[in-house]
Amino acid sequence: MAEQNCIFCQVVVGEIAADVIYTDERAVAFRDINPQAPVHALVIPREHMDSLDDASGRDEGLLGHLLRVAARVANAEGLSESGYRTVINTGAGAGQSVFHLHLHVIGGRPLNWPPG
Ligand code: DGP
Repeated sequence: MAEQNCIFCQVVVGEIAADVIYTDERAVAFRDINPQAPVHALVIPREHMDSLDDASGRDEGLLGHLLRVAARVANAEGLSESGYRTVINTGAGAGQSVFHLHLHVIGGRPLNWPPG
Protein backbone atom coordinates (compact mmCIF):
# COMPACT_ATOMS: atom_id res chain seq x y z
CA MET A 1 0.00 0.00 0.00
CA ALA A 2 1.44 3.39 -0.98
CA GLU A 3 2.14 5.74 1.90
CA GLN A 4 0.99 9.33 1.53
CA ASN A 5 3.84 11.84 1.17
CA CYS A 6 6.44 9.08 0.67
CA ILE A 7 8.74 10.18 -2.15
CA PHE A 8 9.84 6.64 -2.97
CA CYS A 9 6.21 5.46 -3.21
CA GLN A 10 5.81 8.33 -5.67
CA VAL A 11 8.84 7.13 -7.63
CA VAL A 12 7.28 3.63 -7.79
CA VAL A 13 4.09 4.95 -9.42
CA GLY A 14 5.92 7.47 -11.61
CA GLU A 15 4.65 10.60 -9.87
CA ILE A 16 8.24 11.62 -9.19
CA ALA A 17 10.68 11.19 -12.06
CA ALA A 18 13.71 9.00 -11.47
CA ASP A 19 16.43 7.41 -13.57
CA VAL A 20 15.06 3.88 -13.25
CA ILE A 21 17.55 1.15 -14.12
CA TYR A 22 15.64 -2.00 -13.09
CA THR A 23 12.07 -2.96 -12.28
CA ASP A 24 10.19 -6.15 -11.56
CA GLU A 25 6.97 -7.06 -9.78
CA ARG A 26 8.43 -6.52 -6.31
CA ALA A 27 11.30 -4.05 -6.67
CA VAL A 28 12.45 -0.90 -8.41
CA ALA A 29 16.04 0.38 -8.73
CA PHE A 30 16.99 3.89 -9.73
CA ARG A 31 19.98 6.24 -9.53
CA ASP A 32 20.43 8.22 -6.34
CA ILE A 33 19.76 11.94 -6.82
CA ASN A 34 22.82 12.75 -4.69
CA PRO A 35 25.42 10.16 -5.74
CA GLN A 36 28.29 9.42 -3.38
CA ALA A 37 30.25 7.44 -5.96
CA PRO A 38 30.33 6.99 -9.76
CA VAL A 39 27.68 4.28 -9.33
CA HIS A 40 25.08 4.95 -6.66
CA ALA A 41 21.73 3.24 -7.08
CA LEU A 42 18.84 2.63 -4.71
CA VAL A 43 16.87 -0.62 -4.64
CA ILE A 44 13.43 -0.37 -3.05
CA PRO A 45 10.43 -2.62 -2.58
CA ARG A 46 7.30 -1.49 -4.43
CA GLU A 47 5.37 -2.07 -1.21
CA HIS A 48 5.94 0.61 1.39
CA MET A 49 7.89 -0.31 4.50
CA ASP A 50 9.38 2.47 6.64
CA SER A 51 12.67 0.74 7.34
CA LEU A 52 14.35 -2.62 7.91
CA ASP A 53 12.96 -2.45 11.42
CA ASP A 54 9.45 -2.86 10.00
CA ALA A 55 10.24 -6.12 8.23
CA SER A 56 8.55 -9.20 9.63
CA GLY A 57 9.00 -12.89 9.06
CA ARG A 58 6.70 -12.77 6.05
CA ASP A 59 9.07 -10.26 4.42
CA GLU A 60 12.07 -12.60 4.41
CA GLY A 61 11.55 -13.57 0.78
CA LEU A 62 11.24 -9.93 -0.23
CA LEU A 63 14.42 -8.97 1.64
CA GLY A 64 16.33 -11.73 -0.10
CA HIS A 65 14.93 -10.60 -3.42
CA LEU A 66 16.07 -7.01 -2.80
CA LEU A 67 19.60 -8.24 -2.12
CA ARG A 68 19.61 -10.25 -5.33
CA VAL A 69 18.37 -7.22 -7.26
CA ALA A 70 21.17 -5.17 -5.69
CA ALA A 71 23.73 -7.69 -6.98
CA ARG A 72 22.11 -7.75 -10.40
CA VAL A 73 22.16 -3.94 -10.58
CA ALA A 74 25.78 -3.80 -9.43
CA ASN A 75 26.85 -6.29 -12.06
CA ALA A 76 24.84 -4.53 -14.76
CA GLU A 77 26.63 -1.32 -13.79
CA GLY A 78 29.99 -3.01 -14.33
CA LEU A 79 30.99 -3.45 -10.70
CA SER A 80 31.58 -7.21 -10.67
CA GLU A 81 35.38 -6.83 -10.96
CA SER A 82 35.91 -3.83 -8.71
CA GLY A 83 33.37 -4.77 -6.06
CA TYR A 84 30.59 -2.72 -4.54
CA ARG A 85 28.93 -1.96 -1.26
CA THR A 86 25.29 -2.44 -0.26
CA VAL A 87 24.11 -0.28 2.63
CA ILE A 88 20.83 -0.04 4.51
CA ASN A 89 20.60 2.95 6.84
CA THR A 90 18.02 2.26 9.53
CA GLY A 91 16.85 5.19 11.63
CA ALA A 92 17.77 8.87 11.55
CA GLY A 93 20.76 8.25 13.82
CA ALA A 94 22.23 5.94 11.18
CA GLY A 95 21.65 8.44 8.40
CA GLN A 96 18.26 7.33 7.11
CA SER A 97 16.54 10.35 5.56
CA VAL A 98 13.87 8.68 3.43
CA PHE A 99 11.57 6.40 5.38
CA HIS A 100 10.83 3.86 2.68
CA LEU A 101 13.18 0.89 2.94
CA HIS A 102 16.03 1.17 0.43
CA LEU A 103 19.36 -0.49 -0.26
CA HIS A 104 22.16 1.72 -1.49
CA VAL A 105 24.38 0.09 -4.13
CA ILE A 106 27.63 2.04 -4.26
CA GLY A 107 30.77 1.50 -6.31
CA GLY A 108 33.12 2.71 -8.98
CA ARG A 109 35.69 4.15 -6.59
CA PRO A 110 37.72 2.80 -3.65
CA LEU A 111 35.47 2.46 -0.61
CA ASN A 112 36.95 2.95 2.83
CA TRP A 113 36.20 0.86 5.89
CA PRO A 114 34.83 1.53 8.44
CA PRO A 115 32.24 3.84 6.90
CA GLY A 116 31.67 7.18 8.61
P1 DGP B 1 19.16 7.52 3.24
O1 DGP B 1 19.92 8.72 3.72
O2 DGP B 1 19.83 6.19 3.54
O3 DGP B 1 17.71 7.56 3.69
O4 DGP B 1 19.18 7.65 1.66
C1 DGP B 1 18.22 8.35 0.93
C2 DGP B 1 18.80 8.61 -0.43
O5 DGP B 1 17.75 8.96 -1.30
C3 DGP B 1 19.79 9.77 -0.48
O6 DGP B 1 21.07 9.27 -0.86
C4 DGP B 1 19.26 10.71 -1.52
C5 DGP B 1 18.20 9.90 -2.23
N1 DGP B 1 17.03 10.62 -2.65
C6 DGP B 1 16.25 11.41 -1.89
N2 DGP B 1 15.23 11.91 -2.60
C7 DGP B 1 15.37 11.39 -3.85
C8 DGP B 1 14.61 11.53 -5.05
O7 DGP B 1 13.59 12.20 -5.14
N3 DGP B 1 15.08 10.86 -6.13
C9 DGP B 1 16.20 10.08 -6.09
N4 DGP B 1 16.57 9.48 -7.21
N5 DGP B 1 16.93 9.92 -4.97
C10 DGP B 1 16.51 10.57 -3.88
